[in-house]
Amino acid sequence: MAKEIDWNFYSAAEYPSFNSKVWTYTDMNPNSKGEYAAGVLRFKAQYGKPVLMRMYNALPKDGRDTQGFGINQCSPHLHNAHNPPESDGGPMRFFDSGKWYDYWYPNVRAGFASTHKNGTTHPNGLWCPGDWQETQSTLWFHDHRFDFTAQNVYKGLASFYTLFSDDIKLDTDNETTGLRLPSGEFDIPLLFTDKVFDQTGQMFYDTFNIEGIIGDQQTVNFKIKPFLTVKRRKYRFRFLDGGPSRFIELSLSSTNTKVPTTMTRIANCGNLLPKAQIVSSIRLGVAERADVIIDFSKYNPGDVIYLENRLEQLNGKGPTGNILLSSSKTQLLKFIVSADTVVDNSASLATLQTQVMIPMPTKKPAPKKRSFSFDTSNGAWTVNGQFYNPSVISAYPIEGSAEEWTLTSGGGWSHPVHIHHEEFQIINRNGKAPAIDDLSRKDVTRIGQAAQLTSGTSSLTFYMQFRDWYGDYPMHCHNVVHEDHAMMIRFKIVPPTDPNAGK
Ligand SMILES: [Cu+2]
Repeated sequence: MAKEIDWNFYSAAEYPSFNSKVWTYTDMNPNSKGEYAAGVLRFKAQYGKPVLMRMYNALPKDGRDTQGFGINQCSPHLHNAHNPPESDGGPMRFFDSGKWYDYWYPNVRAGFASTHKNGTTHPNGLWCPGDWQETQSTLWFHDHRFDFTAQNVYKGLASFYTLFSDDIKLDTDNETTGLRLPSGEFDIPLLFTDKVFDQTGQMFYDTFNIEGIIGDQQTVNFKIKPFLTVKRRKYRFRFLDGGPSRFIELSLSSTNTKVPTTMTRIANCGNLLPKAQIVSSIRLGVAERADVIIDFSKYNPGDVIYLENRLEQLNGKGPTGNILLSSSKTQLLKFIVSADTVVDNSASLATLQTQVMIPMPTKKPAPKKRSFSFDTSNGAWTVNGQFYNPSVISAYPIEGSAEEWTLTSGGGWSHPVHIHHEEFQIINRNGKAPAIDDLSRKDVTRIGQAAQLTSGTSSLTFYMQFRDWYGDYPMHCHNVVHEDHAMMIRFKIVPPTDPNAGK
């Protein structure tokens, strides 16, 4: 359910009374201490096992009872899922406090009812419905109530949904099977979000700022500068930039200078890469994810490693592209290496770098081409010169077809653009072939100022299919402040017989 609770972002030992009202997704029942968990609720779902999620809206009944921001209506969107539109959690499908809505998550791979009706067989001989190369891993869900997405997500309505592919023995939640990725307690999602606090510890949100909210604190799983005691073995972390407006660049620093501070990147936007890659930092726009493996076995007991964000961003416009010096200000999360010895059955880093995880799906002809310009007008945000209008459908792709879309951006702004329902494959960025950030199927991509390194992206072209369901889905900027003011369009997937087909 979506519920208001009191939450302390600080260490309760240091600041026992610094509670803020947050809105969070939580179980219907509290834990044995009578407490509701905040922020890090995690669904573990599996391909082949559908989920029915009943979301009860337990937000305050009185719409004025919001501490000045947020609206007590919600539309939980399962970000990057391949779902029917009525279960997508779209901007117009919100419901009131005191009501509930049932969401049907079939947990199926794209193509199951269209391009791959007979299913596909993984090279290991295991069969699954749909295209196995569309298998996903790290999804999340967050509120999507139109005009109020930024306020409601900032208030806390964001959580994880991790999808396991044990049906074809890929990402199995068991490190002795499939790809043997670190599992169980060694598989940890991390949500990075910005917050501003007033002097009493209440979260503050400036509703007059429509460029984007940059916090004075960057939180990790709803805590300010938390620590995690780690065992000397490999861990999987699932990084998620939860915004509302900050781009981040994550890297490690350590008190033990003899160990290289690299990470093994295994997934972009929740999709396993063709092959794992060693990286020294990872840039993410709002809503982008990266799964990494960090090996703590090379450290000594007592070593401290910091996860840092060193990307400079001064306002909602986007990052400057400057990389800051490592300091206490850039530290987000502290790992403390314990003396515990523990079994590690997960695959070696060398194996992960050589074995193929998920190759890119084959592209079919995409004769239909469209262009979308992400721009600014009268101090707010437009797509092709228009503000979001809930009664307008901007494109009618035909079900089962493929199209090529080009996104353009100018004016020195950055936009993390997200498309619901299907993932795209980036063909070129400023006319150049994709680099590591673009090497997987994607559902969010950064365009504009400092999209990659210090360089901007004025033009990005990708390939995308529209499969399996008819209905409407949005494309929008995921700087959720831009989204609300009003950088969003909707497209509608239609049968070839529809009078608007292909328009
Ligand atoms: Cu934007």
